[in-house]
Amino acid sequence: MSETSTRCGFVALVGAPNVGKSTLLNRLVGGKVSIVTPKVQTTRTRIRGIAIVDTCQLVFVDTPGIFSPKQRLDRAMVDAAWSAAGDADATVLMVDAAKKLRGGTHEIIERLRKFDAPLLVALNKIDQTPRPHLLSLAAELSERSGVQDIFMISAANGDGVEDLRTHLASAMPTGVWHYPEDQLSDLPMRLTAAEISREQAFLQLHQELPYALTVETDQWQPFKDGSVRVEQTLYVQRDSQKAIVLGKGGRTIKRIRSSAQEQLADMLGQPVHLFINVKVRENWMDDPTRYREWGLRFDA
Ligand SMILES: Nc1nc2c(ncn2[C@@H]2O[C@H](COP(=O)(O)OP(=O)(O)OP(=O)(O)O)[C@@H](O)[C@H]2O)c(=O)[nH]1
Ligand SMILES: [Mg+2]
Repeated sequence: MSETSTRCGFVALVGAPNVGKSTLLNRLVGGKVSIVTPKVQTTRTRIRGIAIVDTCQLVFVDTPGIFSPKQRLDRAMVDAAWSAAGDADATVLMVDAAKKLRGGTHEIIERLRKFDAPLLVALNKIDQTPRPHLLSLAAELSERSGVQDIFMISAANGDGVEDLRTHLASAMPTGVWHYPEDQLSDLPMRLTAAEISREQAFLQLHQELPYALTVETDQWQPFKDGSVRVEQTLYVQRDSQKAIVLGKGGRTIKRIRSSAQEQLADMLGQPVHLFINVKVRENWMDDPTRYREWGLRFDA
């Protein structure tokens, strides 16, 4: 196809933590690319997912939730969200319609407006939202912030998502496709594998623990029999956290490991031997190495 007959562009998905950005990314591309949990601040960096609508290739960029950052990692996460919006050809601000409009939403809209790209608002979780509340939210957004393109969607069941996707495709600039036609994501497999283990850790651990840990893939060794050996380190900040992650007789880490292994094998379509080593590294959040691989700015 010649350059002028195709279109290609980047769409940033931004919003507060837990509004459903990663769920929407997966829905838009039709496969699991970004991890999803019921906990806030699950996504820690930009995760790209790719979809095709007719002659248009859309590169959706899932981002960490925007919140008031306290520590270095929080700052790097929020910075990644804003920079994705700054680079985008269109931005979708997602709002959890099942809740009251969060303080700061209008300020975020104002700041997003300063970028040239068109801004759309997606009111998500309409499957959980009474109609009158949905309409009053839409009215408040259009009256106070002058937002015109408001979509009502459920990322979870797909309602309204196709409409949004088609609308976004029509807003993309002409240009050559950035990725091969069948590609769903550009995250290297070792990072995807680390995310899958982190997702299980988020699901199976509670309170401050999910936020005190990170996972990295150290070794990726394919075997002739078609299986792959994956070695990972799960870093925590304190001995007491390590004890909880391991659990009595190693039960907790065993559960995390076996669910992650199953998911990874499913995703790869090949047998996986997953090993997770739990290490205490008090200052992992202040180590630049932990940021580089994930494309996060250490000094954000
Ligand atoms: N009922 C309902 N739940 C949803 C919908 N979309 C997402 N969720 C749920 O909301 C929770 C958060 O979803 P995520 O996709 O992880 O949200 P996020 O915005 O990526 O969150 P962070 O990465 O933490 O910023 C999960 O439990 C999802 O299953 C929806 O349309 N309806
Ligand atoms: Mg997310």
